[in-house]
Amino acid sequence: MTRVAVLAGGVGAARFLDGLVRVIPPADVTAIVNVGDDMEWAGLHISPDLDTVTYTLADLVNPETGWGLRGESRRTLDRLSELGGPDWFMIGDLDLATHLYRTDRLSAGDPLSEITRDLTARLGLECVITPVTDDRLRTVVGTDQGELAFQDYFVRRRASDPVHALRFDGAETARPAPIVKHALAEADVIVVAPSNPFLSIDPLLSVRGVREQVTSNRAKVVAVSPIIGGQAVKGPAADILQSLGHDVSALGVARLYEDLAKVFVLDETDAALADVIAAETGMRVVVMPTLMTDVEAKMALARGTLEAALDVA
Ligand code: FO1
Repeated sequence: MTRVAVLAGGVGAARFLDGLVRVIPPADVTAIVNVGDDMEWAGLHISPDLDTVTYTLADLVNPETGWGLRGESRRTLDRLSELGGPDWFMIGDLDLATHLYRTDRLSAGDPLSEITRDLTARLGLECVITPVTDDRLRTVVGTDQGELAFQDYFVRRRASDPVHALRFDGAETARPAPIVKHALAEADVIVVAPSNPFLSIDPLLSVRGVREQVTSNRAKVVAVSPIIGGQAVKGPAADILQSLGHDVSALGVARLYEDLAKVFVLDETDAALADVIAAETGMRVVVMPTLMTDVEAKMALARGTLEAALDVA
């Protein structure tokens, strides 16, 4: 048995997890999910990364976008818009049920990790999905327009503002959710999923004790590059590498991860970077196809990533 803990952000991480649960028993997988993207919308608590992971693993996700539900309607949103309510964040009619359920239980005092556990069970998922913390954590993006809340930056302004700084409001006091420490300690392999290093992985690591627990277990940590050929597969990771002054490449990402991971998974497109990454970071670099175009590709990446990690461990 190989127990795997995955540090997961949004769409890329969800796709990686979808492959992973098909190559090892889902019950051996624990997804530790970012909540820095969470927001209050029309009085409801939205947890985008938790929903993207859960919907993807339950095969309910909209495959085009990687978030929200497949076949979704938007009658409520359209009516809300007619009333002058918030309409820049696309909440579908059935997705709304998730937010109503979550908000109702949070208002009753239930921790987000318990709500997530129950939603996961209700969807028949055997893998474990937990928020990294049950406490408040919000990514704040420093731009030329000043500080923006994450979804304002990411959705309302379409990630068009150059990012000059990031901070994670609440990180000083946010404690890991109940099973996070145990999952990281018991894991045979910890995977840093192909997520945005700044917007998904850093907020996760900012929760008290999490970065330390990962770095002190570096020998069992493998990171998958979210950058292929100098481009992000999805989202603004390349732009942020640029605006924060990093090398806009898998090498730039490897430098961010050298203290965290012993193994770095690099796409074949970037094979020429393998030696310089290994020389500079001391990581063991393994080259394989990392673009998750279909189920087989997701499974192959998951399998290759575990093999790469276990070879070293
Ligand atoms: N992303 C968008 O680009 N536009 C949206 O309108 C949008 C709505 C949305 C609703 C629910 C949800 O769970 C996610 C949603 N996302 C939307 C994606 C979300 O902003 C990002 O996926 C994460 O915050 C970053 O990974």
